[in-house]
Amino acid sequence: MVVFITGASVGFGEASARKFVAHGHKVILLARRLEKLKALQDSLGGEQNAQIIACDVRDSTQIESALQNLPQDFRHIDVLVNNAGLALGLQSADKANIADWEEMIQINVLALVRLTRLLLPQMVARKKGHIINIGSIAGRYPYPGGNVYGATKAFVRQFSLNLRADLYDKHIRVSNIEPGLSGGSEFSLVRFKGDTNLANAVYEGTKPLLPQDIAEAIFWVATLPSHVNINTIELMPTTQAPAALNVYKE
Ligand code: 8X3
Repeated sequence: MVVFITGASVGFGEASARKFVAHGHKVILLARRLEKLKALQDSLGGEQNAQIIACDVRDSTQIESALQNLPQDFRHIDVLVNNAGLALGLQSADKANIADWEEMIQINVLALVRLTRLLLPQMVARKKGHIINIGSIAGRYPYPGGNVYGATKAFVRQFSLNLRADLYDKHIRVSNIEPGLSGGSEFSLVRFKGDTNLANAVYEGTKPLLPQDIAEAIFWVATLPSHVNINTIELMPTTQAPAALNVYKE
C-alpha cells in the first residue's frame, strides 16, 4: 500500500510511518520541518520506501504540485492518514486567544477537509482507498479549556461519519481514531507554547498512551480485509476514564 501521512515528523505520524514501512508498505510523509523528515526518511530506508513533502498542511497548492511530482510507484495513494493537528491553549473560552482558535480551525478542520477532497476522486476512480482521521476524545467529552480544540475534533468525528455516508457504495473506507491522554509527542508542548513545565505536568504520575499505541490502531484498521470498515476507535490509557461531571459550588 501507499500511505500518505500528515504531521509525519513526530508523534503518531512518525510512529505510523515506522509501522507501515516495517510491514513493507510505502509512505509519503508531510510535515513542515525538512530536516526531521529527511532523518526519518533515511531511517526508513530512503526514497524507495518514503517520499517527503516539506510544507505546511494548509498549503494545498504546494501539496497538490508535490503529489503530481511523486515517482510513479507513489502516485496511487491507498490510505490517507489525516494526522496533522494541534491544540493551542487551555484557557477558559472568555480568555482564550482568538488567533489560537482560528489556527486550530484552519489546521484541524480546513486543511483536513481540503486534503481529503483532493485525494478522494482518485480513490473513487480506483475503487480503493481509506481515509483515516485522527480525532480525539476531546471531540466526544467536554473538559474545561477544551473549547475550540474539542469542537474541531467533534467536526472530525462527524465529517468521518458523513464521509462514510457518501462512500460506503464506492469501496472507500473511513475510520476515525480518537485517542485520549497521549504522551511521547509534542502535543502538550505545542498546546502550552513551549512551556516544558506545564507540558510535563500533564503526564506526571500517570502512564499515558504512546505514539506506538496509536500507530497500532491505525495500522490495524488499514490492514483489515477490505470488506471490514472500522468506523471509530476510542482509546484511552487505563489510567483515564470519562468519569467526571463537575459541579461548581460557591
Ligand atoms: C488529545 C486528548 O484529552 O488532551 O486530543 O484532549 S486530550
